[in-house]
Amino acid sequence: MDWITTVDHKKIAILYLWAGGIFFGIGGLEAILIRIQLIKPMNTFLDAQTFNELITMHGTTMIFLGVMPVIFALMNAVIPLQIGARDVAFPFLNALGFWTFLFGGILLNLSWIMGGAPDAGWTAYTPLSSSSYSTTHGVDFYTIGLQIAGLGTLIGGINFLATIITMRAPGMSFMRMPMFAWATFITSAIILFAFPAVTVGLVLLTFDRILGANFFETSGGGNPVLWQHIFWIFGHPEVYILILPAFGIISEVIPTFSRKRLFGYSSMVFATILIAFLGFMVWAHHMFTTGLGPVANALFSVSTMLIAVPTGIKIFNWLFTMWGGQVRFTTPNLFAVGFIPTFTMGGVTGVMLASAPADFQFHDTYFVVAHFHYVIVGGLVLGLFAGLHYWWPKMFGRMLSEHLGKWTFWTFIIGFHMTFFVQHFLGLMGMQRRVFTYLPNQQFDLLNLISTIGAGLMGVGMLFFLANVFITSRKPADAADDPWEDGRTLEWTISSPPPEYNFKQTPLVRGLDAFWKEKTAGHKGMTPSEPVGSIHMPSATVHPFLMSVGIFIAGLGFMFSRDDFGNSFMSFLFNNYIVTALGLLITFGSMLMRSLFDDHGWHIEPEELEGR
Ligand code: HEM
Ligand SMILES: [Cu+2]
Repeated sequence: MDWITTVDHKKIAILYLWAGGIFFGIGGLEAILIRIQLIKPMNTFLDAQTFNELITMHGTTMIFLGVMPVIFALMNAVIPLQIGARDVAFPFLNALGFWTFLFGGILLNLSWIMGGAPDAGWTAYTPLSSSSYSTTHGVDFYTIGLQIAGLGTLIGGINFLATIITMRAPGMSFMRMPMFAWATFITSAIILFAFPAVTVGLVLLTFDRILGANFFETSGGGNPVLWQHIFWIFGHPEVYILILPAFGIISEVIPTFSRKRLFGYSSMVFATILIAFLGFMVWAHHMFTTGLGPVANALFSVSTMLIAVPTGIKIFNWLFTMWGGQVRFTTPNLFAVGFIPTFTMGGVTGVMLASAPADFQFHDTYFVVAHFHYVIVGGLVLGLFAGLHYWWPKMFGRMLSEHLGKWTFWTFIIGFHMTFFVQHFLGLMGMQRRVFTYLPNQQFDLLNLISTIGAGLMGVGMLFFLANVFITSRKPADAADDPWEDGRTLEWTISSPPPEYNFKQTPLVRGLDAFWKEKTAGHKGMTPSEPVGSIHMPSATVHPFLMSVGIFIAGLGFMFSRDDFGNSFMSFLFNNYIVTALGLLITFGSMLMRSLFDDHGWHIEPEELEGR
């Protein structure tokens, strides 16, 4: 019950981590199944329909439900602490964002047991995803599940924007903010502008499919390419929503373990802003082959290649941070250092794909699959591992085992390169993506075998990590406040895990790397910026959970509103939108209660803080 009603950012972080972990596991199992099917030519392990459902659900689950919540977990766990705040700006909204995200994800995954998963790819291109070609409810689960989950993400993003703008400790100007806080800030801004685009697209597709509208239906005057535009206007910024937080994590871990300040801090900040800005200008590089014409293709080519400039700045800044530093190869730093070359390889193939004429050859081959997995797995997932190992003691009060951590790193990164490096060549030799099998004797056999073995090795790496988590959870929670001893930022000045109010007294920030600055001045901790006083806390509440349950029921009700159940009572309930109305009633009723009854929270008095 405690977990369902909590509004504490530290607990919401753990909820996000659980949810993300479980969805990541599901997506990972789906990947393994796909790879088993592709282990040899003409394999009959899976049939074509199941294969399509698996790649669609793997991509969709990984992106929207696997890595996004783990990013949000780290942001929730760390951002208020890094900026010296007692919580996020809107703790209630924070819980609401989590629960809507979770119920959207559950709805999407229910498709497996309720008549078949979506099968039109994670991009749901029309007309493939239209009701004429995708006749089950699969794509409806996709459109409605993602609308609900996306709402949660949008809520989370807005909350972080407000938090970072309004809740920084005295003295923490924007240019004194840690890089992870900057990354969160910019990422949230991208979410604010990108998610509404996909929501609109999904609403239109829902209208086409359920209400018989014609936005993307050629026979009715609609235009399928319109879907691609809407999808990628969201979709490309989405990849920066994924990678910028990883950049932020790397920019925290590398300075800590080099005992040096981040090289080129202000250029890092501006590179982040520039990447976010340019990220909105390049969406049509996914559509070179749709016939936009040479002028549009040339412009989108150039704008895409431009992004390599700020990205290159970042890579060199990380290298220069390590240069001449006292580098310690702890597990988080291994992941961070491993990130640099791996991510760079993904960036280089990105520039190759940005060349429109070359893309006509690469498009929809395994070269693309290799490219985006280098960026997402070799970039983001390695970054998340770095962040999880780095902040684990702060989140749970226990240090993960360094020994097992190193095993995780080596098995995962070797498995990763085995899986995806060979796919570049498979793509160049002509193996298409999204094919469920291939003929023998095209020189695809050996490389696919290597790829599948590599995927298994990555699975082993994940098992090492899970074992590490399990073993660590049985150890006493005795992590020091600053367990890596070289912490530079505010989260390392308070206990691990922090008390529910975080800071007994809000700290005074005197420069970039606030804690490091005090350390070098010979101080043990931060100077407080206020006397010990009464602390205002938000109350726990079940409303965010109820509101999300309501939306979930309404979504299911709407999806089946046109179905013939062969059971007059069920048909009556669904066909008259009674289920939908019931769901909305729960949501709006809950909102009404929230507005009618004031909740002023509660206080922790100075006497209770004595000795803490
Ligand atoms: C962890 C190991 C992973 C393995 C072994 C793996 C493997 C695969 C395979 C075999 C495909 C099918 C390629 C095709 O036929 O087009 C695929 C597609 C895809 N993967 Fe992964 N993947 C992994 C992790 C991830 C992660 C972490 C993400 C994103 C966060 C991701 C995102 C995608 C996407 C978006 C697709 C495209 C799906 C589509 O074509 O609709 N993958 N992956
Ligand atoms: Cu893109």
